[in-house]
Amino acid sequence: MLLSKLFIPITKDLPSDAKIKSHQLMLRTGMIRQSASGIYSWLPLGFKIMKKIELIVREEQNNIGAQEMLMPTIQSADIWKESGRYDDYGEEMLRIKDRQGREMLYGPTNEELITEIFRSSIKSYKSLPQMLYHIQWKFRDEVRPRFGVMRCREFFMKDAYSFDIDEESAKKSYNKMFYAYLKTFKRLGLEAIPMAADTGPIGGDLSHEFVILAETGESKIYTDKKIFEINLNKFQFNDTSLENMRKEFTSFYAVTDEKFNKGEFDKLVDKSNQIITKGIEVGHIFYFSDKYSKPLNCFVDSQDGNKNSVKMGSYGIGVSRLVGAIIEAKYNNDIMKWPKLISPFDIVIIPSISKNNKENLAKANKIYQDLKQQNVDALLDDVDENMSAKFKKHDLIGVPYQIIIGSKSQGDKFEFKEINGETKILSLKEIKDKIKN
Ligand code: 5CA
Repeated sequence: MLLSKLFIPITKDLPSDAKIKSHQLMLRTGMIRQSASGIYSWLPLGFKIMKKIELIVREEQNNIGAQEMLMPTIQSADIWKESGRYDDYGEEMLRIKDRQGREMLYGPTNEELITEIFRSSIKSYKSLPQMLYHIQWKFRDEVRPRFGVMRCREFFMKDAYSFDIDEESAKKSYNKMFYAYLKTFKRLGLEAIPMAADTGPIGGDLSHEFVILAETGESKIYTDKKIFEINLNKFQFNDTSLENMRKEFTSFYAVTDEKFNKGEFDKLVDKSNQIITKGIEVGHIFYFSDKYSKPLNCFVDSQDGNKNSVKMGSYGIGVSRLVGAIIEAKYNNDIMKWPKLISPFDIVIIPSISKNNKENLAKANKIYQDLKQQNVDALLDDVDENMSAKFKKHDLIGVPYQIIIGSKSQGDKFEFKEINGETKILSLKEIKDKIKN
């Protein structure tokens, strides 16, 4: 892609409510544009990054055997009346009437709808367990939408739902998701800590929030440094190993404000290992047994001939929130560096261009075509601007690698820079090898 053609409305004017880095940066680089309070359009740069995050989330869901589907954003109020949540959910739910006067709503979550789908199709324990998920927009009429995509009203969420015959089997599903979450966040370059959590309007008695450390986070967190030393790779994908994994992670003190107890913290965590900071919740998982299946009449025949209520859990990841959360975690000294897997481009080529010197641009174009042929997604900065303005812009955009074509390039050797890192003089072949690694 040529930078001159990319729809990337870079702006310096920021609204006064853009208080945190991710919000400022997403507006400045034209990743998003607000259309109403807490509601955003995703412009090409932001959308591309979010789609790459979505891909990783999807792969890790598929890896544990969850099946993707798609439910609508608009739901009928009837099933919410059946579960009893229609009144409980309060003003956070956006209620709509269609032209026939039927009560509808824009889904804030999907426990009811998925249970309704499940009960009408699955009748026997033989079809269990099942895990289904979708990645879809949600709407919650938050009292105070803020921090850009971190707490908005319309947001993109991966929500998964598990169905099991009994509690023992349901906990195995819970462990699989726990594992998928840790793997997902790791691939996104994040250290996420699972924390015992309150269950709020979703309900249930077993729940973990996955929180990443960031000064600008909304929740204060208290944890043990040693939790970061656990090596996820040592666990295998079988029930015993995954149960051990959950036990090991949850053996360390890790709580948010709501569950914090100073006496307990001091007793369980050595002073030198205590971490007190802020965090961003990027995922939340729940086991709530038959909280929805019972009122919604979702029963299956069990092996002994009885009717069992299906035991369920639900598992959310804030896909759109992750874009902001990753910025918060990775932003350093006014420079952004996207993890390679989700960077909007693999590499950016920055030639020094002037009226009298078109040679660098011609060289850059040749490299660009060459990389393109090898499926390297390169951005070519073909804009006629001075180099310091260019560098500032690319520090903002955060593509992890740069090829700089200027006074230091000789013949087929160019300056190659890893953003936030050192500069080397390399041949194109060496550069290609480097980015392939
Ligand atoms: N039904 C359950 C699990 S599928 C559920 O809705 N859980 S949740 O309420 O915790 O939301 C899941 C994830 O969505 C959160 O961890 C968070 O990352 C994201 N999220 C929730 N509310 C918002 C919001 N207002 N703006 C952006 N992301 C949000």
